[in-house]
Amino acid sequence: TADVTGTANTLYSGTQTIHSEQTGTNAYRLHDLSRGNGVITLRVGGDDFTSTSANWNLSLPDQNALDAHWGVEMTYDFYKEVFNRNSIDNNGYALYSYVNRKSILYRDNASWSGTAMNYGIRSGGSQKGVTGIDVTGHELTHGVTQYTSGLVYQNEPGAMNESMSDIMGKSVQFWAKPNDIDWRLSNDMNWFIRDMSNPNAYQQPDTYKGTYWVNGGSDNGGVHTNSGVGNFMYYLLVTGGSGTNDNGDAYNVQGIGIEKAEQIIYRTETAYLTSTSVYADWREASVNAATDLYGASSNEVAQVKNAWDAVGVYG
Ligand code: ASN
Ligand code: ZN
Repeated sequence: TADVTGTANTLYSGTQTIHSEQTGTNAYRLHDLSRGNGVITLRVGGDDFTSTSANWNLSLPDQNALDAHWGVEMTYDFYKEVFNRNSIDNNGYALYSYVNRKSILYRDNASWSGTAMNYGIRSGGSQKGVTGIDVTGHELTHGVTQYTSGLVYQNEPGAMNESMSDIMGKSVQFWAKPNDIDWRLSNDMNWFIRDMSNPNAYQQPDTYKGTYWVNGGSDNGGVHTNSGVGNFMYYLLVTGGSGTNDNGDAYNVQGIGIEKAEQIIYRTETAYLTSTSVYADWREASVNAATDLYGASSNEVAQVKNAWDAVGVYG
């Protein structure tokens, strides 16, 4: 068999270049043998998606596999090119995706199982997948977190785990699709579930223990709610912004841009955070990471502190 390059008619990202595996004359499957130990996209149960050409043209629901495959390829490339990380374990871990899961658990959802990615479909009968590139980046980042900080998926460390996935999910999107800058999660799917630039718009806090903050309870203690604090910190660090937080404290952050912000967050997660870190630890860890990268008296360190002050995580 051979690794081949061709095109794919994705649902959410137009025509993109993908790798697949030629298994015979006019026979191809969605196995990318060029990245790490592989990017492999399968039907539920493990059967292959197939094509008679290296240029893939599928219709719904199979078309969803092309978005997942391309999105994971781009997520792999983002981690490799931006952070020199070789897949989730930095050792080429094979990235398996299972597309079009029908169970109610996957309706309007996707997840990282601990070993693989699973993508459901939208409710309403459209057959469209939950396969936007910020989703693939989000789910694969759960794998990176598992192999690095190990943030437990409960309460504050869980909210930080979720925020890491949103942060890197959007960072992958902006890297792969630089004309698609939108801080709302799953915007490519025309379905808006969180907004990193305005967490309150989707009932998430923008201030530590502020409005919409939840203490314990469902969703592993509100991991998809309290992630708003880390998300808004990152948004401010990248783009800058000023305002008044829920504590009545005025803030003014000068954005440092996404290239520097993502390096700081990646180093924070891989060099400093532990499985039980809380938001106060994230602040200290990101100051340490920015100090390593840019120096203690750098503007980058000052803006990291300003961004955490903005969301009420004080030093
Ligand atoms: N989409 C959710 C997530 O990745 C699924 C889940 O919570 N298991 O966080
Ligand atoms: Zn998640």
